[in-house]
Amino acid sequence: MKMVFRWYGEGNDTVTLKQIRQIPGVEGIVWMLHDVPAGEEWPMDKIMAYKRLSERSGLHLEVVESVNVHEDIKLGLPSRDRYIENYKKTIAKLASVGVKTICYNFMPVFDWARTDLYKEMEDGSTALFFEKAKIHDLDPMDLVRQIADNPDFTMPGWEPERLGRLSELFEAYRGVTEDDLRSNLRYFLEQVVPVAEHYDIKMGIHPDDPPFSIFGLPRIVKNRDDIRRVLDFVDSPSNGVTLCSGSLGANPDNDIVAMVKEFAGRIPFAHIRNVKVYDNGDFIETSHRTQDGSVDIAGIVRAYAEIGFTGYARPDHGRHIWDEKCRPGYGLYDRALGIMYLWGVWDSVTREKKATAEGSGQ
Ligand code: DNO
Repeated sequence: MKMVFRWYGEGNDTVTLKQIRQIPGVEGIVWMLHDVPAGEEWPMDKIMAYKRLSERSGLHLEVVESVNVHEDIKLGLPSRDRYIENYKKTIAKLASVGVKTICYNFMPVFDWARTDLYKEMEDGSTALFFEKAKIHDLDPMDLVRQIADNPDFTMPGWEPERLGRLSELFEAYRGVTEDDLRSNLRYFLEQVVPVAEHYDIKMGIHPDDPPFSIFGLPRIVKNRDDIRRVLDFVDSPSNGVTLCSGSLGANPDNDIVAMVKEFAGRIPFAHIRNVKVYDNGDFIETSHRTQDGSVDIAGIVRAYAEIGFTGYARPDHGRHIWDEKCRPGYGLYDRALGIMYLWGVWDSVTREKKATAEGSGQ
């Protein structure tokens, strides 16, 4: 397991590269060009600027999250081919600076969604929260205002150019079924995966967050069967999944330990975080510790250790603790604590494994 840490770039993150470097076992940053609109080819000079930063900080840049997919690709419009060509060129450029894994998602209109960014917990910390009933009464535009109009931080996945076209996009998705969206994903993967394979890059689709439809939009990466289908579209190690325990974990029916085992060779990137799911379907992002939420994080890390996972992993959204002022979900403290928990489980299982192998003379 290669531990990495999401970083939003110079002047765009409260966490510094120096701080990241000091978290035990972290070897690289997870990055993207936040100012390049989805669908555009990433400019080489901006990519090189990250390369220089990475060299200076001693943190590699092997993981990109995300190269976003233009809505026309998801909608299957004729203009998609142009955007797919740009995507391929971006893959080639990223390979040239040493990128090995690209995370992306195929969620229509919105990336992740929450109804509250700073929900207060019993211990006085705050965290991202999703209130199921609230979303039914909410106008999508209000959700956008709540999340994207954050005066202090830009929000990942809530790019202004996409959201500026909100009503137009909702109109365009009217009548688009899950099957339509699936066939548009297949078309995209059939073109992009061979290029990724050629450059030895692994693509990892991020599950839908939350893993159910919101505002009537189709969602196609919600559970094990969905992931199976996506992986079957193109049978290649470059067509993988970013297995996000927090996104999938918001549906208690998802058995993530079983998914780690089943999709073992097709998980280039693991997002590991916990959520507490309530009986009414609401959920809140908790500390990474198993007992604090509904997801068996210790069991998941154990499963990764048992399969001898060699991919990248990052702690995911943390709570906001110790009065830290940070981008919602992306502070330093709780994610760093999360990493130590992940290492704790990982180290104990790998030591056990080693002792057993030595004991049995393997
Ligand atoms: C939010 C993230 C997502 C994720 C994308 C991957 O914090 O988990 O924005 O990066 O869905 O494409």
